[in-house]
Amino acid sequence: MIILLIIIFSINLKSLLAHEKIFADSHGPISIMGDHIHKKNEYMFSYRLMKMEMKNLFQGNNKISKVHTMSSPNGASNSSGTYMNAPDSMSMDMHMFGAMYAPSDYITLMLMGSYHNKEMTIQRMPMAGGRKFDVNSSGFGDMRLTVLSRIQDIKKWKNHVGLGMSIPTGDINKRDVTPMSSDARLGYAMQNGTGTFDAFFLINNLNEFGKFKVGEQLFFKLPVSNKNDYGYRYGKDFGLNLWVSYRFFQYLSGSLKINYQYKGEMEGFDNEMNKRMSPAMDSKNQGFNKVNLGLGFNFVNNGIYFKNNRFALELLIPIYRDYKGIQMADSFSFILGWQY
Ligand SMILES: [Cu+2]
Repeated sequence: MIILLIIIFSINLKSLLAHEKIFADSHGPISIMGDHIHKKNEYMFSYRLMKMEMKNLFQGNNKISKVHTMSSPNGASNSSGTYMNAPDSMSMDMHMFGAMYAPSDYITLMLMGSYHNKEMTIQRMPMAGGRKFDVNSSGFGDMRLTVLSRIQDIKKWKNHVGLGMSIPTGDINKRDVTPMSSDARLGYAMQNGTGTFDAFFLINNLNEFGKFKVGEQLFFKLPVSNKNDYGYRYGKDFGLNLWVSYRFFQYLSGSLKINYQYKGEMEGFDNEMNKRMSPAMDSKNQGFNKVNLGLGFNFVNNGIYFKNNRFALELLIPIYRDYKGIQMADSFSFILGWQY
């Protein structure tokens, strides 16, 4: 970590020689990946911390109680058996590392990796004592390689497309101690990757109107390999982001974003996860439609020290959600970002 900081500082010193002015709003809201491209030989490093808290259980678009959850039919026993546990809460820290490099004005390469820290609190059914217990997992997630290709790049109107692949470097065999077992495979949400190669496509557009910018990004991802080693694959992802940003000063801009997210149903299931145990281990509880509102700030430093360093913050608030089956819902999340 210290070595990394020293490297960053020494790169900073070199950049003192450059004197091109940089605008805060030349990057989109921090939650959006691949929102910009670079000019030939430019490179960028980024770090993002995403914190997510999940508290409530949802069925469709209704909030339901843990008691209701534990009296709901599980996916294993033809609508007769119910769940033994219900998730109480979950928190997730995701550290995301990114690097971008443009070998030409037309092509920008982007590599992203992540490290996850997750904790889930689970409540047992009253017959089993009704006590709560925690499970934890941590580790690296899937790596993403993206090739962004410029279509148009004029001051008032920029757009590009991206094509990428998610590589299954994330572990899908995260285990922990539970009251039922000393070494149980944890539920889907506690795993760190998809276990499949997933291809994705994005298209990004940006228009400038004075101090306002209006951006749109469409994202589509689907697994291209067969079911993973444990017998399942996640559904397709579709995302649409619309945002408006306003530049208060050269170095500070604010943004308002609406994000629609769709996730398809899961195919197959992990045989080692007992569907009777918890909704989090039942493959029928996968897939959703969500709309989030994002409030963000971008800051860029043009001063002598930390020149070209960007800091950004975005708060994501759910405004509509419709879950398939019973799932835990995010109450809020925020993303802190640093880019150089
Ligand atoms: Cu970049």
